[in-house]
Amino acid sequence: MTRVLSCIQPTGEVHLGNYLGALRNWVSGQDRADAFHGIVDLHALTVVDSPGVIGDDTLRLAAMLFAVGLDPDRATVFVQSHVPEHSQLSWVMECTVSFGELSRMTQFKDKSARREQDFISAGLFTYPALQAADILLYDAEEVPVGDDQRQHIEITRDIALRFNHRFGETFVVPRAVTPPAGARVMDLQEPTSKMSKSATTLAGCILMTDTADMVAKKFKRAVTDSESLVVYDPEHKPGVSNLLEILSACTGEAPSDLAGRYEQYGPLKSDCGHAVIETLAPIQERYRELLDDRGELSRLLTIGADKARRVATTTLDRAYAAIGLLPPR
Ligand code: ATP
Ligand code: LTN
Repeated sequence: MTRVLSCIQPTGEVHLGNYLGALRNWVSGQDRADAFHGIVDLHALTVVDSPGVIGDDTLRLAAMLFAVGLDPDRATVFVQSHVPEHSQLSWVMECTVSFGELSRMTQFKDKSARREQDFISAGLFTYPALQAADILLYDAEEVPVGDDQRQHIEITRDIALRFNHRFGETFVVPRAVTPPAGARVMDLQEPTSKMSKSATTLAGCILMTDTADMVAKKFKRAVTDSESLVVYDPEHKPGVSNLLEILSACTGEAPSDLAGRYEQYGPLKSDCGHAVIETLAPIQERYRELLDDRGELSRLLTIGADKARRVATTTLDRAYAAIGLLPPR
């Protein structure tokens, strides 16, 4: 059975880009593959430094992952810091990647530029080494992610190949899997930037917990252009094309087929809003129920951590043995 792994950071709230670009694929993956999904709280530490915040966000994110349809009986959902092997293998990864390779990561360039006068931790720079550890620990063959993560999966492949070359076959070399529609959901106000919860305003970002009213309003105010021609052309008409992609991701019809049905932007925006509201409603209901039972949530996460650790310890032992570190006894 194919081993699939992907992770998400507990930083703020989950948005439609996360859902259409990644989470939806995680849910379909659990039916045909052996799926592992981590809430990567140690990654969040690269940008969060207030006490108590990451833990709360972790619990809310766990509720959202189960609400979108991850089934604890089929998928292994765990918290990264509950599996210490991530930090241990991360150091090995740091020693297998070069400074030059890390310097080329666009996520580092973007995030460090956005932090301007803020503290820029060394962790923000070495982050892809921890991400490589997340993936390689589980012998993952497929990593379902949005387009923005492709570069991190590429560097993971390079690290795996280099390690295998130096120390002998140890790691499975993974590949990124991105969905046909929704791989890069753009900000509704700034359709040339990806939808992101770290944007300056949330007017262009649909949160999974937004009310129907808020969703409809955000779509109504979405930036399009001064023409009123509905065509799918991401390069020249990013705003309209983004709406068509979102509608396509919700309905399963191709964006260019959908474009043929509209003559004006207004009806497209309102249909898009409706489709998203319908997609979100059942998820929001389950999310509220799950959050009311925190004891049950932490029980499910303990089961996930136990399952994850069984796999992670075996891989870490294999990597240490391949290097030839002196065994403790
Ligand atoms: P930030 O908002 O801080 O940029 P993020 O929204 O990218 O963070 P992550 O935890 O980094 O959140 O990403 C979780 C998953 O969601 C990743 O697989 C990522 O590729 C996917 N993803 C994030 N934003 C988008 C987007 N706009 N469109 C499609 N997929 C996305
Ligand atoms: N870097 C990713 C989150 C992430 C991840 C992973 C994704 C951490 N570890 C392992 C896939 C596999 C992000 O910022 N979205």
